[in-house]
Amino acid sequence: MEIKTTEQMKQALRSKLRTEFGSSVEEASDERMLCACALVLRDILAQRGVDSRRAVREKEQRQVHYLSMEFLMGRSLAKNAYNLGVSEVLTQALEELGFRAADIFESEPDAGLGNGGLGRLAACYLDSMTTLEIPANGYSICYDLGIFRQKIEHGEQIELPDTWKTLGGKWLMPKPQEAELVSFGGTVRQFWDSGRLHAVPEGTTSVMAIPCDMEIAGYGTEQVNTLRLWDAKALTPLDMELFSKGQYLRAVEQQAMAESIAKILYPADETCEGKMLRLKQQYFFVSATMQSIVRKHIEVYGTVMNFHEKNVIQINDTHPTLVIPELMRILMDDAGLDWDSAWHITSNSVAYTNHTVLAEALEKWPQQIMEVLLPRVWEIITEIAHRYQAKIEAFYHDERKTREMAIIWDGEVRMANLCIAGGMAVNGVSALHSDILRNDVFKNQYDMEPEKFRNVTNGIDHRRWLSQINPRLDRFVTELTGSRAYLTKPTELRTLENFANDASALDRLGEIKHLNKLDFADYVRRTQGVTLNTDAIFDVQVKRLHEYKRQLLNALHIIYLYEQLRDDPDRIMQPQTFLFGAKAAPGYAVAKRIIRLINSLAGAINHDPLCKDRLQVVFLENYRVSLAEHLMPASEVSQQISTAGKEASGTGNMKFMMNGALTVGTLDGANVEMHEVLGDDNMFLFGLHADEVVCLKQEGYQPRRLYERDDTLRRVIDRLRCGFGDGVSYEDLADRLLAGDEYMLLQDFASYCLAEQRMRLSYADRSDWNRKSLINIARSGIFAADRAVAQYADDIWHIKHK
Ligand code: 26Q
Repeated sequence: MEIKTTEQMKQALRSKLRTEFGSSVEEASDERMLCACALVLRDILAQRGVDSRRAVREKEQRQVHYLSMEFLMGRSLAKNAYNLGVSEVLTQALEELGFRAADIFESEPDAGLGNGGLGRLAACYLDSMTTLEIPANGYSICYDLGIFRQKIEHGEQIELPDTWKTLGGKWLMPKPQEAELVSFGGTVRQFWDSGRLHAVPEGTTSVMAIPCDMEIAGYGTEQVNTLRLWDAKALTPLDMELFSKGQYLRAVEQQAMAESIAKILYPADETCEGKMLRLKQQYFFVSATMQSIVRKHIEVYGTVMNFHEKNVIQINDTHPTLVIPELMRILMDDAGLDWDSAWHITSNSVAYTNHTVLAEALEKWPQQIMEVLLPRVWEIITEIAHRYQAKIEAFYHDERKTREMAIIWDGEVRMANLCIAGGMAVNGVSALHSDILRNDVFKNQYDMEPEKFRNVTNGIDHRRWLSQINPRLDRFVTELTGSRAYLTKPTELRTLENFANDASALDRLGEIKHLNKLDFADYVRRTQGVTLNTDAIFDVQVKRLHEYKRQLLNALHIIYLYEQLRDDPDRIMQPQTFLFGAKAAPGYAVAKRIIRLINSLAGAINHDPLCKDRLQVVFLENYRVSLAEHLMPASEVSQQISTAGKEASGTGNMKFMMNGALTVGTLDGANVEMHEVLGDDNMFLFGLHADEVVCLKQEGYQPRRLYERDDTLRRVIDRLRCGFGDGVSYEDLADRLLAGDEYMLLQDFASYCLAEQRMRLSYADRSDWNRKSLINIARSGIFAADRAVAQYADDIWHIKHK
C-alpha cells in the first residue's frame, strides 16, 4: 500500500497495532507506537527492496559489497521517514492519534553497532551509496549487544549492557532460508584427483549464519539497498548424543559457544586485541558474506569467471581481511578453479581502506590461533605469503624489505600487508593520512606498486547531520540559497557566502545558534539534571577517549583558566562552558583516569562561586549518535586537537563545521583540508605539524624541560598532581606527562592556550563570529559523504552513479 496522506498513515498505524500487537491506539504505549511506525515503514522498504534487487539482476549491474565489523546506524525512524518523504505525514499522523511525535522519535534506541568514526562512516556511506543509486550491500554482525551504555558514578565510567534489539530489532527482517554454514577447526585432507589437488576439511565445527536484513532507503530515489547483519545460531538446539551420554553441560556448551559469536561488539577501538572470539567473529561474518555473494552471483551468471567484473568488495579497515583467503578458498575448493584464476579474480575484487597509523591498532594475529581455528584458510594465507615474498625479493633484493613487508613474520599474520598484497586498491581517509601511508607506514609497498594507492577523504551524511537534526539551519539555508538543491548538491551551500556581509542574515544565524543552545540546555536538564549556562561559549570535545586525541590537553587548559581566575578573581572574561563526551574502552585504564579527572574538575569548578557564570565543565554521559544529533546544532567551538599525524581523518570535525561551529585544532587529518578551504581567518590552528612531530621525536623530546622552564605549565601540572578537592590525586597522569608524554601535550600547551585566547577574542565580536560561522557552513559541502562515495565509485569501484 502506498502512503501519501496523513489519513493513510493513521490507517496503516492503526492496522499494524491491531494485527501485530493486538492493541488499539488508545491502549498503545509510546514504545508500541514506535514499533508500529517501524513496521509500517519497513513494509514500504521491503517492497522497494524486492524491486531494487530485481532491477540489479535484470540489468546485470556491478555491485558494491561494503564489509565492516561496525555500522553505527543510530536511530532509523526519522531517517527512513525523511528519505521516504513521509516525515510530515508521519508526524501529523502521530499527533492526530494523540501522541507527541517528538517523544516517539526520541524513544527509539540507537543501533550502536560500532565504536566511533569507522562505524559511523559506514552508516553515512550506506545512505550516500543508496542516494547515488549505486547497487550496494553492507555486511556485518547482528550483535545482541552494541557499544556499552555509559554511566558516570562518583566520576567514574560504569559500563552497562546495551540491549538495543527489543525495539531496534523491529527494522530487521530475518531471512533463515538464506542461511549459510560457517566451519571452524578440524583438519584438511588433501588428495589428487583428475589432475587436481583437492582439499577437504574434516572434523570441523559448524555455526549457522542467519541473515537479518535492514533495508536502507536513499534520498530522492526509489532504490533501496540492504544492510545484511549475520546472526549466529547453533546447528542443533542441543547435542543429543552428548546429552544422552549424561554430559548435560557439554551438550549445551557447544550451543552457547556458537551463539557467543554474535553476542557483543568489541568496545576497544584503536587497539588490536588478539582474542580468539574476535577472530571467530571476523571469520564468521566474512565467510557467511562471501558464500552468500558467490551463491547469488552464480544464480545470476552461472559462472564465477566474471565475478570481479560484477562485484567489488570494499573492506572497512583490516577487520574483514579474511575475505581474501576465504574468496580464494571458495573459488578453488567449491568452484574448482586453479590458483592463478582464483587469484586473478580475488585480487581484482577486493579494495582496502585504512583508518589508522597507530602501531597498536595495526592488526596482527598469532599464527597458532589461525592454524587451529581456520586450518584451510591458514594454508591459503601461507601460500599467498610465500608468493608475495618471492615478488618482494625479485623487486628489492633486500632482506630488510622482505622482513618489513612480510605477511607472516615472527609467528604473526600482519593483516594490512595481506590486504595490500591481495587487494586492487588501498586508500587513506584524508589527504594527510594518505600521504603518511605512502611515505611512511606502507612506503615499501607504495614504491613497489604505486598505482594501488589512493586517497578518499571522508565525508558525512549531510542530510542527517544538517538538514534533519538542525531544522532551523535547514530553513535558513533553503531561504538564502533559494532552493533545497543543497540536499543532493552539497556544494550549493557555497552560495550562502553571498550573505557574508549581510548584517540581518548574520544576526539570524546567531539567533539560530542561540535557540539551538536553549534547546540543548533543555535536553541536558531533562536527561542529566544539569543546567548549562547558555550565555557562555559552548566549547565541545566529543569523541572516543584516547590519549592521542588529547582530551587531557583540553583539561590542562581548563585548569590554566581556573588558576588565572583564582589569581585574579575580578578578571573580566568571556564565559565558557566546556562540554565533553567520551567512552573509554573498558580495559583502557589511562583513558578511564582522564574521565575521572574531567569529572573531578567539573565538580570543583561548577561548585566554586568564583567560577559562577564564567567557567563551567560538563561531562555528557553516554555519548552516542543520538546525543550528537542534539549537540551538533548547539555547538560553537569544535575541539580537534589530536597530535598531528595521529588522527586519520576525523568526521566529528565535519559535523561541527556543517553546523556552524568554529574549529580549534591542529593540522591533523581532515583539519588540513578544512584549513585549505577556510584559511587562517576562519579556524584557530595551533601546535606542531605532522613532520615537526616526527622530527622532535627523533631529536629526543624532553617534556620535563618544558615543565622546568615554563612557570604557567608547571603550575598547571602541579595542580593536576594535587587534584581538585575530592580526595583524588592525579599524580599518575602528571607523571605520565613528565616521564614520556608520548602525544606531546606539553609541547603544544602554550600554543593551544593562545589559540583558545584568539578564539575567545573573536567571539567577542559577534557579527564577525557569525560571518566566520556562515563561511564554515558555506564551505563544508566538500565534506559530504555524497562527494566521498562518488569518488570511491569513480576511482576505485568503477561504477556509475547519479
Ligand atoms: C581491532 C581489533 C580488535 C578489536 C577492536 C579493533 C578495532 C575496532 C574499532 C580497531 C579500530 C576500530 C575503530 C577505528 C576508528 O574508528 N578509526 C577512525 O576512523 C574514522 C573514519 O575513517 C577516522 O575519521 C578516524 O580518524 C579514525 O580514528
